[in-house]
Amino acid sequence: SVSLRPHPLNTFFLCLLAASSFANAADVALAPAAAKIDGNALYQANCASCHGADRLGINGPALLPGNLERLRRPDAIKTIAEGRIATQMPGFGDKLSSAEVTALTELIYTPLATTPAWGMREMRASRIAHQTGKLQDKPVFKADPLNLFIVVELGDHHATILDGDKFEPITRFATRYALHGGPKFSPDGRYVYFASRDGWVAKYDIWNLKLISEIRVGINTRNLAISSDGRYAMIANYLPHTMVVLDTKNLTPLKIVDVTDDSGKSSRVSAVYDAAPRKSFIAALKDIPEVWEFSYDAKTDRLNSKKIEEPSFQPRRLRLDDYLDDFFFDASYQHLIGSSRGGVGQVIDLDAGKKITSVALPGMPHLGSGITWEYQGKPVLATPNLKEAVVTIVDMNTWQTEKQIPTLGPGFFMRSHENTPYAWVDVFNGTKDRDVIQIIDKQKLEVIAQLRPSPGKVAAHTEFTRDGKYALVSIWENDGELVIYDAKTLQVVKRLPMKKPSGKYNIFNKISRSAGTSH
Ligand code: DHE
Repeated sequence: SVSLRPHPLNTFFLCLLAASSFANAADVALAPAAAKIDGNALYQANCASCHGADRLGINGPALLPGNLERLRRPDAIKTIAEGRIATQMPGFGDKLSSAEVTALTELIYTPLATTPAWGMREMRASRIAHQTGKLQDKPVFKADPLNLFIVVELGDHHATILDGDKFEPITRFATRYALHGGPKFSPDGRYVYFASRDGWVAKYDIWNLKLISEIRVGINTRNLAISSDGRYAMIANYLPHTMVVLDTKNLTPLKIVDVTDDSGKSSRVSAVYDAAPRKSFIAALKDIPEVWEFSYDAKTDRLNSKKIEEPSFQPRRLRLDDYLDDFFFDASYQHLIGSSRGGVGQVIDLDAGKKITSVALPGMPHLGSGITWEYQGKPVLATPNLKEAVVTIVDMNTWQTEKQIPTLGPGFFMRSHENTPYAWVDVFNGTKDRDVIQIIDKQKLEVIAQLRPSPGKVAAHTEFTRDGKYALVSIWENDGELVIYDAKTLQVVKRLPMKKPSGKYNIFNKISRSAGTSH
């Protein structure tokens, strides 16, 4: 999904040390004594060994305002005082006074005096090769290697590989702190790549159940994309204002792209995606009204089928009239549908390099969670809305709104599959009914059923099995679960305990680019 701006309604976001909602800089009055305490000295004595003397993170996460965006100060104070269950974070409440805890909190929400460098040198120094020898070229397990799910468990920073036929875990392993966004796969489904909020990229061999290598490519990272030929990873950063190209073979950095406009103004990168039909990566920028395209199509001598020139990763810059906050591509990747800050959608023809029309997109549509299907012989785009209780259906031939389907509340994730008549949407951003999943009939364009997988507990993020017969829903609790439904009868067939399973990703649906899921 692509949600490029915080949505304050959501009070369920996970974060650094405790589950919480967005940070609000003004929401804690500092104890007067805190002002006299040397927060930096306290930090160096108590925190630096895990979080780094420079606050950029070591074993513990980075403690910088940008990385802490989703953690409210009261939760930070609580975590410093009490520690955090299931992590190495101890409580300091018996060692530090409450004024000292407050001073530390104040410090970690203060920006660094200078933007820290994270260039080739830092990246190369961070790289860890966990496996160097040759591993076998077939799975070490019997399950269908394409009908596996990778389940990201944010509760204790682990991932589970789940057999998608038997719904039995094959393995479970520790990940970096706070993975975010969809993990991405190599074209054959053998390798999965994860990105963490703190800039760590990891390559994991699913067939051998082994972590291969890791590298830190930024300090505050948005997401990563893998080229459709499997050779390159491209990463979008918030800090520093860069994009990074990695060779996927061993995660070595190939290029750092500085993201600046003609006047030298730099920008955070909202997100980057692989546009397989175009053999390019496409990135939208947060602070500059531009979309950048990077071709990864190496020039080849077709007669000798030899590569004659590596891609340069020079951006093709599409200058727009407005910023893009959230966006979606059509199946051909010729069109990008973006929502601008004023709530008007724009359709950009990536070939022509310009906007071709506007779309009415009231509220805050979550285009990144959009999915498509055929409705009355034409392709439609369906998107939940982060602010309004509605799912918007847009005709992708005319770019007119086909229908606004009323829902119980604003949703976050929407999913379907080619083999099911239904689309599933949650009420994740609602103020009530957050335990409900609503089922939309893709031809009637109306809600036909409501499920409460675990009454009273937030339900979110559906993903289908390879054949579309079963749907897996997350219960967003530290002691949460995956609830597996028969997608036809809408009956629960199994429950699997999981630690806040934020998302689950079916390898086949991802690598075959199923229209019902994110890519
Ligand atoms: Fe996400 C995907 C942006 C907050 C859980 N989210 C994405 C992607 C982007 C994005 C750009 C697509 C990446 C990809 O797959 O390559 N997310 C944003 C935001 O801008 C926002 C609103 C604020 C922020 O803090 O960055 C945001 N996201 C959250 C959360 O708070 C969630 C609920 C919990 C968390 O992990 O922090 C969250 N985002 C997710 C998940 C996906 C995701 C589970 C993958 C969805 C998928 O199925 O592909």
